[in-house]
Amino acid sequence: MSSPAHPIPARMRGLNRAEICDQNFVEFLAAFEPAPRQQAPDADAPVLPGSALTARGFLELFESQLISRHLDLRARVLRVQNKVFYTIGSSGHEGNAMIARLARHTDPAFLHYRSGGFMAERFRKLPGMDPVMDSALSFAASQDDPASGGRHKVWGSKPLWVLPQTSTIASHLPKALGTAVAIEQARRLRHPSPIPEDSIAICSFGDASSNHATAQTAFNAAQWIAYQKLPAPVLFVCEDNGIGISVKTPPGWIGERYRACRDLDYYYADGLDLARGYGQVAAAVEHCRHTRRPTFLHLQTTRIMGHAGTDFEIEWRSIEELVAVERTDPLLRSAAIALESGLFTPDSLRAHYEAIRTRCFAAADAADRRPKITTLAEVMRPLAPYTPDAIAAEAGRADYGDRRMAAFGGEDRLPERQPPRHLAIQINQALHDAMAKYPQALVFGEDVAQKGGVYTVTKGLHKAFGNRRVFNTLLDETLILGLAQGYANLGLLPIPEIQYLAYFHNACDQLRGEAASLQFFSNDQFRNPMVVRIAGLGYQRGFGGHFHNDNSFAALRDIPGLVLGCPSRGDDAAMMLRTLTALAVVDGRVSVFLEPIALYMAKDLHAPGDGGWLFPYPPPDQALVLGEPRIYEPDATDLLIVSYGNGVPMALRAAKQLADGQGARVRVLDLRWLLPLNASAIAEHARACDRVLIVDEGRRSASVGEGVMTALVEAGLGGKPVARVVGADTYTPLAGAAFLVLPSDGEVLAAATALLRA
Ligand SMILES: Cc1ncc(C[n+]2csc(CCOP(=O)(O)OP(=O)(O)O)c2C)c(N)n1
Ligand SMILES: [Mg+2]
Repeated sequence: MSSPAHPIPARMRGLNRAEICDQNFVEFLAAFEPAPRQQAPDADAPVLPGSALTARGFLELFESQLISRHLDLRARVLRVQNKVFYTIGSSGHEGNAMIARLARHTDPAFLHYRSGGFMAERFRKLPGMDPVMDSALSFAASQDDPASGGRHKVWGSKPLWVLPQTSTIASHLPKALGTAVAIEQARRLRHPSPIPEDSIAICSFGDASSNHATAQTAFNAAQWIAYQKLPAPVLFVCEDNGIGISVKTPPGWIGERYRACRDLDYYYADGLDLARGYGQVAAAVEHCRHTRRPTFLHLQTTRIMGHAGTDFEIEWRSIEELVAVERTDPLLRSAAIALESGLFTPDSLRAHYEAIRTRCFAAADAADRRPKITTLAEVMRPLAPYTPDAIAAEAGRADYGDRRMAAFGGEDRLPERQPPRHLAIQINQALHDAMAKYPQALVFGEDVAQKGGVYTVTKGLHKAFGNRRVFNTLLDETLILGLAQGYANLGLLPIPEIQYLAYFHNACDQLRGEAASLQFFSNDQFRNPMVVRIAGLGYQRGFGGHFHNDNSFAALRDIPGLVLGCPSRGDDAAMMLRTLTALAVVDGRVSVFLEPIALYMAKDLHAPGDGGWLFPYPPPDQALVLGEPRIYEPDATDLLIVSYGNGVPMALRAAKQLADGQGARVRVLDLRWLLPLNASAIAEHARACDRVLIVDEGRRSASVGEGVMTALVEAGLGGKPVARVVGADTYTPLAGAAFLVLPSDGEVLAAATALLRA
């Protein structure tokens, strides 16, 4: 706080704090009174006596800080001219450049949005890269932006192993931990890793963000792993500027909260002073790399120039407080080091400062002239790559006979030689096949290992493929999906299980905001392919209540780029899993396989004991085309029933009764793929039939039936008699009452009968 003895000069009371911080630097140089000058240190000597930082190191770090600062200042100026589209800056956080310097460019980094200093410094690690121009292209949303192709202002670089992050604070911590775990897993599996085996994962975030549940998930899981003496080489970097937008972090909170955490090793570093902080950061990085333990680096920073360009702090904070914060500007401290050490004079430093400003503005002007994204096709190009021929070839590739034989225990035990089986068994067999086919595939989740899952769907996998490839996780869905992203980042093929659909929802952002968006925001440079198995939907007789019978998957249906499959029978499930793993391996896609629990054990279709829902296991060279529905009675034209999951056997039962009772001929279309929805197949079959009934066990609002209805109307088929039997907009109650809220055989038959009379 300013005391009356230090009145705040008029020029420091202005609205434009960026201009004031800029001027502060210049005035600081002008006012600097040098001590009697010693000789500037040699390049390899400490920049100041006692510092772990050499003069050469300081000069480069300081330049990285200045580049970052001028990128911020330039963004503020050019935003108003519509030449730059992002003003969340790094000012006050430029000390994070030390972490980049002390780590390697092959240490995967998941960065806080205030990472301008880090990036400028990391760019030095590879020859021929230009932090100023690359950042300028990103700020300008140019199609030539090497990070995202103009889709988002993100810190990202493929060659520098900086995976672009979304704006959702803390959402990157679980995948950073996952990547750290994957580094170790790849080594144990002898999987050819794209990075050295002693790499660490770096993950930075703000002080306010550290409180988020998603951050706590990652800290807790890292501790859970280290507690068992297992490696988790992740460096969590908390950049503590004491505030989150306008909410202050209680003074001392970060230190007190994390200093004495079991199995999360705390280090403090002064991020405002390169000479002092460098050795402190070095200690944390080295500790993490050598002990392979989760490490929490508390990096002191400050926030200069507000949260973003739109944040006029002066409107909600006292001028005294603002000025006091601005006095902690780390660039003033770096300038002092530069002058005190004799590496610069005020004049030479001023010239250096201005030269970097000129360079940043020139880059911004050049970036402004580069092309922007101008078509929707270009916006969407990296969202959902799909190469059907390559997928078909990969899905049907069956050249892993020896490994298959070992997995199933010999020729006679191959699943296609067994009698027809039900869904749970066939998924289990298909998972054995996937694990045999892809040595990089991993199955993990709650209870999936020795127990084989709540419904025994993963039974035997642990025995067949061992601990390293089939394992239980801790009970945290956010973490399970974070791990999946981490494994995928290192080229493994994660097949995580979410135990129940209801429990996916608490972790939804890990798919919606993170996994499914990576290809989009990185312009398809990074991919995190995975096949997420989720057991769900209603009609269970053994285990009642909403949470084991959740029938709402609307949260998955609109995730851009996601593939959502839902089998109703075992042979389809096996073939769909082949297609999904091929989509992951070839096109890097993220998919969800929604398994209807109530059909896991279903064996009969029309009458008890008829075995009508048992099917032979398809040989390993058979797969499905993405989007292709299964059609029953393809020549029938009286009525089309469109359904999926539990609705399919219901529809088939109704079809038989209608055929037996009134001679009506009913075609049944099992969608199998709920996203993307195959609107043209729906239209084609609807056009061929006189009437359409949609049987949708999801909720009336926002379930896939709405999509089917839209497909019909948009195909000009809205004039046909169409009806929908659909779940009610309610949670599912316990016991028999559950069946009141879901479509029933009786309702399907009644609706079909009514349509046939229409
Ligand atoms: C999950 C989520 N909630 C809210 C926001 C909006 N938001 C963006 S930054 C921010 C404050 C973050 O503060 P801190 O973590 O201390 O980082 P700082 O900006 O201070 O560096 C908030 C609330 C967000 N991006 N993500
Ligand atoms: Mg903060």
